[in-house]
Amino acid sequence: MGLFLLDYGAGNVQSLANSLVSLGYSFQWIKQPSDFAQATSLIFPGVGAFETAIGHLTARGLFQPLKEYILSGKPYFGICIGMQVLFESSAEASSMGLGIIPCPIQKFDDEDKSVPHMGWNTADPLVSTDTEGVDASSYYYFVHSFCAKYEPERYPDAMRWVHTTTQYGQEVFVSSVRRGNVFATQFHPEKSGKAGLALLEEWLSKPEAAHTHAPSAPLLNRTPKAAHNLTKRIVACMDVRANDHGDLVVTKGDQYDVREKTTTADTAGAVRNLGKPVALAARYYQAGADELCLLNITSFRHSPLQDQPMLAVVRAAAECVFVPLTIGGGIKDSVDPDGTPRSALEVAGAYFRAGADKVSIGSEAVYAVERYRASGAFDPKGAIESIAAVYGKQAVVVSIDPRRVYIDDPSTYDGPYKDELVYGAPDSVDERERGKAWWYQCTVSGGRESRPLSAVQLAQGVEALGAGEILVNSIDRDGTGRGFDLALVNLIKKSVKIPVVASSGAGTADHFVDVFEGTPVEAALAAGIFHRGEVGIDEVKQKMKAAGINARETSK
Ligand code: 1PR
Repeated sequence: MGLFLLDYGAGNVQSLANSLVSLGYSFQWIKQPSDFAQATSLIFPGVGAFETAIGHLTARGLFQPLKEYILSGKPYFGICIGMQVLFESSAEASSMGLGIIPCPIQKFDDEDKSVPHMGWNTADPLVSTDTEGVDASSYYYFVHSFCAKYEPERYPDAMRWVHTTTQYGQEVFVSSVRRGNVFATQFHPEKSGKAGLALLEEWLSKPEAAHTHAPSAPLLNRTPKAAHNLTKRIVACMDVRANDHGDLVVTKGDQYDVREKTTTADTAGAVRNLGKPVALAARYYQAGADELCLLNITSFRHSPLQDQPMLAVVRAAAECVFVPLTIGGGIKDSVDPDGTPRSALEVAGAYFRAGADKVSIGSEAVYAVERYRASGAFDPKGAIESIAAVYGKQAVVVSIDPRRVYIDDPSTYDGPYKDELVYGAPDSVDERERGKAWWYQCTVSGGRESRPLSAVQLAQGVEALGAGEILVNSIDRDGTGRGFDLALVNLIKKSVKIPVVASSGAGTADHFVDVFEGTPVEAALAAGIFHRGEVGIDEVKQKMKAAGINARETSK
């Protein structure tokens, strides 16, 4: 008897498990249909794709027992897909939902905004009393392409379930529901920092009999405001590799060269060591980073899943970090030392089970787009396609490592990247830019090899294959402190609909203001300035707020 978690076997449920442990709660897993009888309260932390979730529940005989559990009146807390399954159906899938809330889940309109809706947004309760721990002034982490739109006139019965609404672009959707024993959120409390943990604690600490939520919500008019509250995200990135003694360290390169350039005999040529990955991750979470990214930067050499030290790093980091965690490096088909082949999907699955929320694919994405452009065919076993199908596209980030290729005389250039050329300002302080043009060439293996593919072609290709977000690095700017490459970020941003993270070159807090004012990018990532303590995350957010850019409070 007690608290149970439902793991349908294809989502990252480890994040929620870690949150409960950090709050001091113990729990058991629902493994088979008969376990529902033991549960006195249940959390369903569904992450991933609706179709996969329903498919797994059905295949394991859990679909009907879940419905019976919810209808029995015992406390239920659904998260993300765990909320969406309560509805009738989803535009994402042909399978039907539990049908408890009588309206469909629909797709966001991507005409005026990026989809998925990814990041920190507010949740506004319809009634100000008994808010179930939802703080209207806090931000919560959302990541989804589908939602229940708030339509009180069209679906009055369903909208009586609504507890909070949220605005994305000009659409208002249901961000949490409650009725009787049911409470469910579209956002992820387990990834929403202190505000999310407080909400979880509120639900967990209630005695069973107190889980009788308001019977029916008022049908209010929620006309969209001029702008939504989604914040711009600040991502702290840790490039991880083994140093010359075999220890995993956070390192940082200049234009991807991570070795010390000092002439002192004992340090010259050594891999720069800026700290331990888990300790730095914990520090950045406490400092208010909106997301963390761990990149295994030497995975192209050798990265068997068996005995993969990054798994332990992710596991330990996920135990103390309650904001989204992306892991990159080596997400591709591989072979273990004993000869066992491992698909990219298996590798990603191991990282999700360790506590990662997203995986980032680098080199393999370049090869996949090359194959896709040559054949025009999707490969269901491809890394992007297969991971997106099981875990949802929002869990698949593609990290691109482009390098500028300068054209001395743009007026005579008639090459394949003509339409993507960026022209240098005649008065540019950078003499390589003056009077020149350039395009952005994709590289693999940490910039070691250039490929016949442009960054725009890669971005459009991975979007078509099912990636949910693009991380745009720049080999030219990496570690230089000269600011983000705004031309590159704008070029990628206008080529795709999915969210984009700008990376490489941050040297001051003002550079973040520059990238958010100069491009419509959703997030900005930095490494060196945070590792060396030159600029704090708090300072970045203060600058953003002073410039009128929406940022999440670092204290919440
Ligand atoms: O190809 O799928 O195994 O993934 C490898 C991953 O490792 C890719 O995401 C690739 O970008 C990354 N990577 C490979 N080599 C390096 C290197 O530095 N030698 N790091 C590397 C890439 C870029 C950012 C960096 C920003 C911000 N580093 O991660 O953190 O440029 O830095 P800054 O703020 O200090 O300027 P695969």
